[in-house]
Amino acid sequence: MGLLDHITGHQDVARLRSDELKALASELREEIIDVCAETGGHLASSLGAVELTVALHHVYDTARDRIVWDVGHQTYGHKILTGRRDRMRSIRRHGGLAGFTTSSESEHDALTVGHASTSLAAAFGMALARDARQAPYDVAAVIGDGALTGGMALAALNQIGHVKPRMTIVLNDNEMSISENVGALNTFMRQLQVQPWFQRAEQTGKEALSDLWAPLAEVTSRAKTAARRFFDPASNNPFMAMGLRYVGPIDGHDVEQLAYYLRHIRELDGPTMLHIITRKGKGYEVAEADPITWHGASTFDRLEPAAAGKGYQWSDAFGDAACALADADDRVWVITPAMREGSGLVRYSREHARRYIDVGIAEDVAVTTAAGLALRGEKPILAIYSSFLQRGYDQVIHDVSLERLDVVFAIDRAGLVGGDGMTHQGVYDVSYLRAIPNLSVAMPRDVPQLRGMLKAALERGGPVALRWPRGSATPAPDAPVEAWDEVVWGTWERLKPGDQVVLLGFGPTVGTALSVAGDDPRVGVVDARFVKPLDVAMLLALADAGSTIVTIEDHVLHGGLGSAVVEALADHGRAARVVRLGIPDVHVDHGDPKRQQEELGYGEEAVRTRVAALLAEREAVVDTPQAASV
Ligand code: HTL
Ligand code: MG
Repeated sequence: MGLLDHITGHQDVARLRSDELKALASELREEIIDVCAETGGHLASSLGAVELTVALHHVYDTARDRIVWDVGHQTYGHKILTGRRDRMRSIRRHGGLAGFTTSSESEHDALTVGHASTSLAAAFGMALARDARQAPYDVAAVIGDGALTGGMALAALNQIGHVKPRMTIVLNDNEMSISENVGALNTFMRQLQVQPWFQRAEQTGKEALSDLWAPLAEVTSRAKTAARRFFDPASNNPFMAMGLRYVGPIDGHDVEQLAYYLRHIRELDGPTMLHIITRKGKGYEVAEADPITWHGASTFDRLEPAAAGKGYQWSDAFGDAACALADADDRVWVITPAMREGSGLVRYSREHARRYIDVGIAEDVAVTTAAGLALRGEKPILAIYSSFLQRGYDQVIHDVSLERLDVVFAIDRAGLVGGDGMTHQGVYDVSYLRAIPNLSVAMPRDVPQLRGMLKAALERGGPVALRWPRGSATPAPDAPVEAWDEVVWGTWERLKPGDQVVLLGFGPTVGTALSVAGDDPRVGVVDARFVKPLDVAMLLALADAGSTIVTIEDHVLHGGLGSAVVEALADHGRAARVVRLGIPDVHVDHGDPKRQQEELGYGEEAVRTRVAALLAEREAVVDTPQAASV
């Protein structure tokens, strides 16, 4: 191809003329579509940021300057321009590039990220560090309109506008989070786009900016601001009110204009927000038409693109059950922090629009909103990904558990998540939730049990955390809602007899346990579906029968099911042989979860090998009396 082949670093982008910048942008766009067709990934966001990416690399030297991308999912173009072009087809796969910016991957990635709303605080800190050392580099943050709904981002603005370090904030506004963006700020940003003054500012770009930045304009600008405020309600601009200089909105697909503004804003003292309007999926018809589906794409055929069908997911099973429960009880609500599609709530949001709320990317707000509803007698279900509930941890303790409120946490993406990798792994929630008084923690092994647990949780009251994995439901039911299991709270289920080695599964690992046990009479299987409260009676019975107990969990070993089992046995004075299988003390990268589970020692083959060894160990102990006394 053309220009892209000759880009080796910042200097090559810096010297391009404006027609070449445009050409580079279209090459980059084509390359991103090609890559995503082969690998899947965050297509729509990366396409929307193509011109911005080119303009940023034209102006900034990312080996020296710090560009902090929020979430980092829109950075395919950035990766291609910073020496990773030849590895793009490995993105999100085992051993390949990460789907987000990752500082260990490249010096051009200022921050390891994946969760939203961190860019402003991180960039603020970097700007403080730079100024403390009088270092010669620039700091810019790029944040989406969705990420700006997060409390962290807003609280960081509050600091930035107060301390006023020199930095650029690019607000990349495409009117979309994963689904439609929500909130009052979003409404305000829509008003900005239609205000005549701002439209004029866009047309007369250079003139408008010279008004805004020049120190000379301090006085005139103050007068103008006052006049504008008088004629134009939208110029009560909250960003300006928070102490930022505000420029925009401008067309975020006009690379020349972007480069112009970025170059000039870089010279200004204090913090400046450049508000750009972009289109999610820009330049690829299907993605522009349906940016929700193409936010995170599976692999597709470029010429005949069709979104891959996913089959019936655990999230769908939850969404259908939530619909049925809300039909039956008008106190049931569902809250989502910006994850309507991912949490299986599209149908629910339509059928129960009045008892559905998307609070934006604000997990902390989601938890405490649930607390407020519960305090007034409603029955909120908070649908949340395991990894994102980390953002609401204090609220679970402080706002829900202290009051023993009737809040159900419906935790999705529990376990290894695949391509999203280490920022999104849902492998800590059992540990961090098990520590909290009053809270039950359970995991269904199949769809009827999910329904039964959800129903029992609402009937029983009190805070409950139910969790299920990413992916296809087991088994995929024929009808949306049929069987609902009766679940006796805090009980495990013995699924297969056998008392030499007993495998304790939790959610999907029950399936692993059953297939490893096969019909071997020596190997028993228990569905340890409640990790809190534990079924202590059954556990002690296993210990007293002299069984070797093997816990299998798609979760970190520290504080998980295995820990709970060992603690309970110790507390009850039992010295059973316990083997804990799960994730050791490491962050698990992106990759195929099945393969990772084998490598980490709790995939089906790994467990089979381990169980064979344990059976052999027991036989050896029985055969040699000496060994038995060890
Ligand atoms: N909650 C938190 C704390 N972090 C993340 N990343 C999510 C939820 C999930 N999430 C994304 S991307 C995204 C969400 C909600 C939308 C971001 O919207 P924004 O950018 O306007 O900032 P855009 O997609 O380009 O429009 C991922 O997990 C990748
Ligand atoms: Mg957006």
